[in-house]
Amino acid sequence: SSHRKSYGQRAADHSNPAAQLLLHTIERKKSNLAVSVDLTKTSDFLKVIDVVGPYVCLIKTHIDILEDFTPDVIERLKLLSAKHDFVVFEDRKFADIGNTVALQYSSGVHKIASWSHITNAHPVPGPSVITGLASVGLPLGRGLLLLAQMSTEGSLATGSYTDDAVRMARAHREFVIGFIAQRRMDHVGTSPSSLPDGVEDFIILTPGVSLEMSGDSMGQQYRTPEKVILENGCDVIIVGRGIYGKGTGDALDVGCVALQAEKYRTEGWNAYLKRIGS
Ligand code: S5P
Repeated sequence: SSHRKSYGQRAADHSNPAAQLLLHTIERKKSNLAVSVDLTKTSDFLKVIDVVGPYVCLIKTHIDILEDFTPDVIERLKLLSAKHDFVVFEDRKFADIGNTVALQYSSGVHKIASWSHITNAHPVPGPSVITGLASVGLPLGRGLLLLAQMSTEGSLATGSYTDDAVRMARAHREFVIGFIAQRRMDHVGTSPSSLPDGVEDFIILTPGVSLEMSGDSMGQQYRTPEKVILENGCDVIIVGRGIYGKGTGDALDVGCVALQAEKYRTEGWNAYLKRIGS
């Protein structure tokens, strides 16, 4: 089990460049914190990224919520990614037939595959969602996360749906680097033949993380970094409003955002150190 291995050691268990980049970035920056920047104004979006950049391994985007999007936003995001050394994850949640998701991933206004190291997909269409996205992403060295579970109350992604997501991922390990999930996935039954080299390492990124709140008014459910990393063996905490609150525009207090980011980074990293026993 990779449960007690360091992030850096686990990079050797991956052939996908985006997986290796993420694990090495976590190790280099001593941060398993990802910030989800769900803000609708480009100026707020870029400001928060610049402020939290030093504390994160990854920035998660919903690029389609920007009201004033122009292609220049992507150039600025790339510069910030180089400046602060973080991985970029567009949380697109693809969920259509292979041909359609390949077009949505490569084309349109956002051209996600051209700039996002990692993206994600719902397993609901079956394996063709993976092969469709892989036809675009693999040649570019991109990686995919499958949504095996969700953080929301009443989620249908449970039980055999979750287990089948893991089996789909195992059949496409060159492109599927891990899961959006609430716990590690090693418990899902495997036959030795499905693991030809005897090694399986999936990276678990976990949203629904807050130190103060237990949920919101729209079904979100939160757990603490310690619960997520130490008790449930997840690898990366994804935090949104826990770090920037509702603050936008004049209400955006960058000093406060930096303090929160530092606090979540410390909580997440200490929980990981406890887990690996150091
Ligand atoms: O199960 C999920 C999967 C995702 S990707 N639950 C989630 O909340 N997310 C995303 O994580 C969601 O789209 C949002 O961007 C972020 C959580 O934001 P927060 O403000 O609630 O921390």
